[in-house]
Amino acid sequence: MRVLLVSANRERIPDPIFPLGLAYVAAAARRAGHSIAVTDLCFGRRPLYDLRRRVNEFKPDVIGLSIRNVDNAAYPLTVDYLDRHREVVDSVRAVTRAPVVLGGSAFSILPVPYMQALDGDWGIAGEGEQAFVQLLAALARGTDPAGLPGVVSRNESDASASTMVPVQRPADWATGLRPARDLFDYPRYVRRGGMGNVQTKRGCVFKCSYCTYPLLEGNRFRAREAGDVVDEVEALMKDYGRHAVFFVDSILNFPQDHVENLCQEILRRRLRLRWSCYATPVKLGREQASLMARAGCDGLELGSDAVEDGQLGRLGKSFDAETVARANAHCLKAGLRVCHTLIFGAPGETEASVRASCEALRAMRPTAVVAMAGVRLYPGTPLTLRLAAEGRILPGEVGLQPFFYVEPAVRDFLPGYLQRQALAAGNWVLPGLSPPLLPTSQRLLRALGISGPLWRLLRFSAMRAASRTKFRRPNTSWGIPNLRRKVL
Ligand code: B12
Ligand code: SF4
Repeated sequence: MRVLLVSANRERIPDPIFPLGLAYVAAAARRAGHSIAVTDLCFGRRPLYDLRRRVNEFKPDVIGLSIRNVDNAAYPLTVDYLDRHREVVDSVRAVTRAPVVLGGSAFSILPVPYMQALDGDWGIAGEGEQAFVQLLAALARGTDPAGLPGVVSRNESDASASTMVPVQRPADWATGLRPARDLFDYPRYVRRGGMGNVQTKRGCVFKCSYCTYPLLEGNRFRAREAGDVVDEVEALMKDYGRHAVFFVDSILNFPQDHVENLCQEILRRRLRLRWSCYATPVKLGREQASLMARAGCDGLELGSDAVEDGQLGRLGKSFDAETVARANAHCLKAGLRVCHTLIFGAPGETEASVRASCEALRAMRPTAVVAMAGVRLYPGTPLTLRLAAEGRILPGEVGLQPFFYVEPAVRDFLPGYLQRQALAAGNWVLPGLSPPLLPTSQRLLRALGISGPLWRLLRFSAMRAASRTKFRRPNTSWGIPNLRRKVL
């Protein structure tokens, strides 16, 4: 079949992100013998026009649309992408009657609401490599794909059943398959986004209360062999030149042997790779930090969420504040740059817990801190299920419309307090309270050849001084009106 795959993501902050998931789906569909073309809407000046032209030229039998982000998960400066996704589907419908298949992480979090909002013909919830190929085979045969695992049909009516779609999570998801980067402008992402991306495993065994990752990827790890990952990285460097890479795993450094094997293999082949990743403080000891640094890790995003034991417990984290501080110290000592990602205002938060987390962070002197004020609720997470069971949210209320929880006890206190922390520290990013980066600055920094995550620059006093200017006049209220948000 002639299949046109469309990457709908036009977000370029904090960076334009190469559509790795769609590249995997493209590779699987190509391997199955289909004729594949792609349209990437990220960079074009007239993306919808380009899309319509591509459809007219290629005359696809099926269109696959990748929907990565629901919204930017930041409050109150929320960016909701639904209208952009609607525009894409409308543009396609204007020029073809080919069925539209929806997929991607945003779609997988809310499959039924997206089917209804975008009027897709079919959808794939979860991983697409096998499910999409099976769907194409059914369409080619003229049989009904409904009932295939992961397939969502337009007849699904119960919007609240959004997380009930059984999905495919093959253990051998990567065997013999490389993302079809050749179909996309990968070098442009490396240039404009400062890095490429590679996935070494899927899944997460932890159970943090608000997190969608175990829903998306499952709660067991399905890892690739270190040799296979490094083969891919080596080929990337050969095909596209030496460049920085982000390992997109939910957390790279757990289980320990996985990251250690990966680092050993990078060192054994003397790759001189610069890479960064998400990490957990759990078991992040001196040896692991030093091994990662020697293997080329130059930036680690620690999903600490809080640095106060009570709040860590309420968030369902599997570590305490002392573990965070210890991991931070080991990383800094090993020469790794560390960015803590935090969530303030989740259920149970108090002024005291906010102050304690901030005090602990000050003492730890990390490279950067990215903090969200308010937690985005998604269907099916332990936190949403609990709030629904307690009658604090209504069934179906948490969906496509950005919906944030801000603990009433800290609602008035949080915005001013966090902005004062950011002003004092200079290395804080508050995406919901002040735009993290202007598109022009981001472009300029990349044009200057700066690669890897940009938060690493906050180690420089000049960058900290520039960052402080954003918080000179801290808002003591949430300030920014946004009619599309909802707060408890
Ligand atoms: C790594 C990561 C990042 C890194 C990316 C680094 C890099 N250079 O790649 C960074 C930190 C930069 C980042 C930034 C953001 N991220 Co992010 N990120 C992730 C993460 C952990 C992995 C994404 C990934 O690469 N997965 C691997 C690929 C292979 O999987 P995939 O894309 O899901 O694709 C599979 C399926 O979805 C499906 N599929 C995909 N497309 C299609 C198409 C069709 C037709 C079909 C049938 C199937 C299909 O098949 C694929 C293969 O199995 C996910 C969470 C997660 N565990 O998925 C969040 C996630 C994607 N991010 C999210 C968000 C919100 C963001 C930001 C908006 C946050 C912010 N405010 O800055 C930005 C947006 C950046 C941008 N320009 O778009 C959300 C998106 C959903 C949502 N909640 O809106 C996620 C799901 C996390 C969450 N909170 O739930 N992110
Ligand atoms: S927050 Fe991190 S460690 Fe916790 S469940 Fe999500 S991906 Fe796993």
